Amino acid sequence: MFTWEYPPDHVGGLGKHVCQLSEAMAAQGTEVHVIAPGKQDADSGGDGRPFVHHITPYGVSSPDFLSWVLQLNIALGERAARLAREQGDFDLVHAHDWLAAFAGRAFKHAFRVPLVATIHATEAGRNAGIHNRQQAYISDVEWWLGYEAWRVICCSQHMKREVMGIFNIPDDKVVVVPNGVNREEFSIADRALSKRAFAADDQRLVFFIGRLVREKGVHVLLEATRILLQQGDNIKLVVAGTGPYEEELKFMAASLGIFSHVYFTGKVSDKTRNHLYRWADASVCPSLYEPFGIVALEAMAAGSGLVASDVGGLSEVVEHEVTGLKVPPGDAPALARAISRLLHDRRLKENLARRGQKVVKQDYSWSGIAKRTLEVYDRVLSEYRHSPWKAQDQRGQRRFPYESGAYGRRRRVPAEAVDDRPAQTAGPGGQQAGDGSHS
Ligand code: NHF
Repeated sequence: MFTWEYPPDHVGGLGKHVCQLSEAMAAQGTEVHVIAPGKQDADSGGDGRPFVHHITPYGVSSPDFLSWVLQLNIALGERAARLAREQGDFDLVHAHDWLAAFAGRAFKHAFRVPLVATIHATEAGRNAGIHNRQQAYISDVEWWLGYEAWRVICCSQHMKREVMGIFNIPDDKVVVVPNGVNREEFSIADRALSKRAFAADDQRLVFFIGRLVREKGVHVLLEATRILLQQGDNIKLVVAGTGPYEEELKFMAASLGIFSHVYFTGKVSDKTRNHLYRWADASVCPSLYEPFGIVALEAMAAGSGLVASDVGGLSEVVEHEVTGLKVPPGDAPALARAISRLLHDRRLKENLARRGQKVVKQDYSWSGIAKRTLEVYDRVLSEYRHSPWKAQDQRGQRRFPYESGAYGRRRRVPAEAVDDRPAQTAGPGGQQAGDGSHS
């Protein structure tokens, strides 16, 4: 697996996803190697654990983010090539998002193994459209990753529709496998921590955790906080996390006159996060765009009363009035009303929390999700084994002994017929060819 982030150096849900998915797959007996940027140089793994190979993207300064991503991909590919040389053949390569597309595509063609891609989010979705050349470039790379992949995995039906709509990927090429949550992680506590470090005794606590980017909708939550304070609720909003939007949010809190009621904690430890979920009278996911929303699962796993935007994957994860309260995205008065219900109706909060915990246990265990992902791999590998694309290596020689006919009649494909050209001709919106099964 190629990823641009992996704990502890992760910014968002993608890093968490790769970590927990690879751990659950390895625990089920699959040999998983993850290549990711990171500081530790020791490679770990084996005995039911994934091998995590941390690399340092080249020490050459990069003029901008896009150049950094390209450098990262070359470094990821370099490590993977070494691994393939040292460890032998890999069956399949899996790339997460456009940030690992180049390494994934290079590995696929260099070693002639099928590529599976997970598209966690799209540039057009994140920015509510494509507005400049950088966004257009990223969107092109996303299209290209979808084109090159044998199967595309998305974490929600919403994302499946988005990916099919934007990139013109056929329905049978996209599989939905949701994210999961490790419930046990949410029971770890630290007795030394006290709610007083975050809010006064007479204050109710409203909690947000996530990346501070506009699409997470924290500005809407600030507006809702002002409404709640105006109507007399003595609340403290705790905003945990960091991100490029942080300064603007602080400025906005000051402009709204609510700064003393908002605590921007920065990054918090897992133990602190768990306590905050428990102390919170309401945990809020006010996103404007959310492909899945792992934080909603976390809030449920922690037994918190959840208020979430009725958007993207959150609409599928949260059942209104059953496991949480849903509100229209961007609607501060509606958000304030929903939070207020949790502040004033303890019974409602407890019921939502109890049912939420039950649902995450039933439907969102990582072991179940790893199993579903491995089923995708199995299907891809079985199609690949029967495909002309695999039948020959780059020199036109048969690569696998059983190609000689032991597994039934196979059409011999001359080397010239195997299309190795880079998939640049069609461009975004063009026909999705992929490889064997979708050409
Ligand atoms: O949970 C992991 C994460 C999602 O909604 C999240 C997102 C990026 O924006 O799949 O990927």
